[in-house]
Amino acid sequence: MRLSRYFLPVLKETPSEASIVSHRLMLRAGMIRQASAGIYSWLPMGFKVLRNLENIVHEEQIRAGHNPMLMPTLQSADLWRESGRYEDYGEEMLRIKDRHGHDMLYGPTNEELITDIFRSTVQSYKQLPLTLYHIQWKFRDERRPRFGVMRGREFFMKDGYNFDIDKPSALHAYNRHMVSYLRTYERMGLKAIPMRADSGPIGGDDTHEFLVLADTGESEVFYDSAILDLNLGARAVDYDDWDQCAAINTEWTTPYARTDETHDETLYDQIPEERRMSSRGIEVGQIFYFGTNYSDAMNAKVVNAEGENVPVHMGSHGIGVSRLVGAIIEASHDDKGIIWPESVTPFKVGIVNLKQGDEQANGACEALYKELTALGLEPLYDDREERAGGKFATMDLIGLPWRITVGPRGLKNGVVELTSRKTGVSEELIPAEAVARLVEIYAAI
Ligand code: 5CA
Repeated sequence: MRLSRYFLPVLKETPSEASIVSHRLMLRAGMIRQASAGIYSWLPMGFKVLRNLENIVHEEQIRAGHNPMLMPTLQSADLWRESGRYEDYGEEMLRIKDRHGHDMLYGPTNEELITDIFRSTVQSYKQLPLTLYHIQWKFRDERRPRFGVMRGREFFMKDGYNFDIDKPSALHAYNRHMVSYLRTYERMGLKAIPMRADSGPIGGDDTHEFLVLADTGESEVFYDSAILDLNLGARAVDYDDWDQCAAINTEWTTPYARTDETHDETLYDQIPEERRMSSRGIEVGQIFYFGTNYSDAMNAKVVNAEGENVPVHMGSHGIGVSRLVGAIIEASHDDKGIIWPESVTPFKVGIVNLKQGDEQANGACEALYKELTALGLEPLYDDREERAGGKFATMDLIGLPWRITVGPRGLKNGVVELTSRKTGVSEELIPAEAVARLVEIYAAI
């Protein structure tokens, strides 16, 4: 993409309505625009990052054996009356009447709708286990939408639902989600810690929230610092292997890690003092096992191997995809702007032409632009007639992990400069070497 043709409305001034850094940077970098309180338009660069996160979520869910699908944003109130949550959900639910006077709602989550699909299509244990998920906009009429996309009213969420014949099978589904979520966040360059949590209006006893540590997080968290050393890395996971998934769950849930809702001072005090940590965290996901709560209420039964009609065991599992855009920025920025991890960056590399109009500089930039594009390393080429300082400031603000700087002085010696946004370290390389270096970096992601 050429910057001269890209819609990137960066702001020079710091917007006064934004109180946390990710919100400020998303507005300044032209990623989002508020449409009304807690509701945002995603401008091209914000949309690109959102799509990148969505793709990672899909890849990891499909790898875990889960079925992608898409449910609507608007739902009939009837199903929610059946589960008893139509009244319970309170003012957070946006209720709508259609022209025929039917009660509708903008879905805050999808347990009812998916259970209805399940009960009308699945009758036998032979069709289990089954996990269905979608990534769709949700609406919760939050009392205090704030921090930009972190606590929106309309937000983009992955929600998945497992249906299993009994508790052991459903607990394997829980473990599978735990592992696939750990992998998802690691791929996004994040350390997200599973913490024992409270189940709130979703119901059930077994639940973990995934928290990214950040001073601006809304949750208070307590944990054993030993958990920070855990890493899934490149280990091979067989999602059908119950023992392996259970072992990974145990590995991550043994060190103490809880939100303030479930914090237990006695257990916390047993952690060696130097490892006792308390801080703030951003909740980027939550997994639940809630047994037969919904299948009982909504009569979702299957025939088991003994020929009996039994309610299915269920769980639901969510990832805050739009919130993650903010969480990644909270975890990865400096005073100049965003620093995107390579795995989620909107463009793989920026090309800065120091002397737009200079024949040699233009030629070298065009050649790099074509080659990088052909290699799938989508560049953003700053081809505007602007002074170098302004171009660097824009690149730093939008946070592409790599920048190639092309100018007449370097080209005299046949070199360009490759700079890391994270370390600020620059290297002079001939253009072909710079390209080869980027190929190598991105091949490892
Ligand atoms: N049905 C379950 C799991 S599918 C559920 O709704 N879980 S949840 O309430 O925990 O939401 C899942 C994730 O969505 C949260 O972990 C959080 O990351 C994100 N989320 C929740 N509310 C908001 C909001 N108002 N703005 C942005 N993200 C949100």
